[in-house]
Amino acid sequence: MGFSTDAVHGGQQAEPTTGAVMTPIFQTSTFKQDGLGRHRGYEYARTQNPTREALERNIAVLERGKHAVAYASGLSAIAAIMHLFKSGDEVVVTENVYGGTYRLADTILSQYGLRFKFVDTSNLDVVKQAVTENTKLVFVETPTNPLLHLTDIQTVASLAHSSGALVAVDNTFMSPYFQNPLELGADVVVHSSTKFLNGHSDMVGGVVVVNDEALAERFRYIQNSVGAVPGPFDCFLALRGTKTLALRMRQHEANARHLAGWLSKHSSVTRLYYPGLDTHPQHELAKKQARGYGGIIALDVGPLEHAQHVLENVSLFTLAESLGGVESLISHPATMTHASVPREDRLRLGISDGLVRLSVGIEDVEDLENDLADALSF
Ligand code: P1T
Repeated sequence: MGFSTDAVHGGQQAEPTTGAVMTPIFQTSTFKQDGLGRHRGYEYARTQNPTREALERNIAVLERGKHAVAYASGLSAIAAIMHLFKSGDEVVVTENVYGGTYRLADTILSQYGLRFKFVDTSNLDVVKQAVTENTKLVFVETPTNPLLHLTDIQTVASLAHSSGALVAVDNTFMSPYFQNPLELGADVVVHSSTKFLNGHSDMVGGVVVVNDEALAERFRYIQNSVGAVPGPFDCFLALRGTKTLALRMRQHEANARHLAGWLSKHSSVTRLYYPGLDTHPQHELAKKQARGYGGIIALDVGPLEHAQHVLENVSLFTLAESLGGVESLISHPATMTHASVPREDRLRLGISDGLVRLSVGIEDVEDLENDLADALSF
């Protein structure tokens, strides 16, 4: 089936008791058992919930995977991946990951003996050097948040596999509409479903997708044992969101391409990051491993005062954390999403005080352009 058909129908069936076409919100914490040790597949809502399962089946189909396991947030999904490993194990991570992923590794998981190496995974020689026989996982975010650096998933997967390490890819920025890392050799795909999958900025969630049965079992075990599960209403909202993923992603991207082209000629912009521009250093890789370039743009406008001017003079773009909703958002990575990354690391990576991130929504693009034109005049 095509992607749009799968988005609507993938893993979905009418609810067996009433025939409800849309899976209802099973707002219950527990389920009646018919006798001792006899139940209908549902015991307790941390362990199983039909609304959550409908969402998981749908996302598994969209990611071209066999199993999806949903969590309470993107970060708890990433934490579940890290829970596969034990003290002393080594994890190689893309250095320019989402700030919360960095914080989780640096301040929480490292306390339990997991060893993290943050490296530039877009440079294959660097990956080759970083991966050792102690490496159990290569965790890649591509494109990265917020600088939109790309990593060659296929090549990193074969490199990691030759050392016996797993590969996980944070696919939040592309969504399964544009990129399917499992088909490129990754073992685990992770999403913050808060973002494009849900698409309406009205819930927080996360999900991992895998093909391997044993890995799926382990993720379900972690889901139940750690207990970072999404509530049924949030699962319902995310499932309603995925049905329009194709429509939304096309519009996000059309708007972002237009704005990136226009910004590339704007005199207030000193650097522009968007994989769809042929000036992006990895534009060819973007074309090779994805079917599009997405809806996120980063631009550098020089000194902090310029960034502040832009952030405070937009009216249609809303100054807020997060991305991937139908509405356009604008943010300041250095003080918002990446505030937990030490300043010197931020500056080395390119997350300067003048860097501004746009999550381009699905509004009329002329209105978005006019809004930015006003805010960029200084
Ligand atoms: O917020 P949460 O659902 O826990 O997802 C964390 C996360 C994971 N991976 C990526 C690539 C992300 O961008 C995020 C969350 N990011 C933001 C909140 C943000 O504004 O960038």
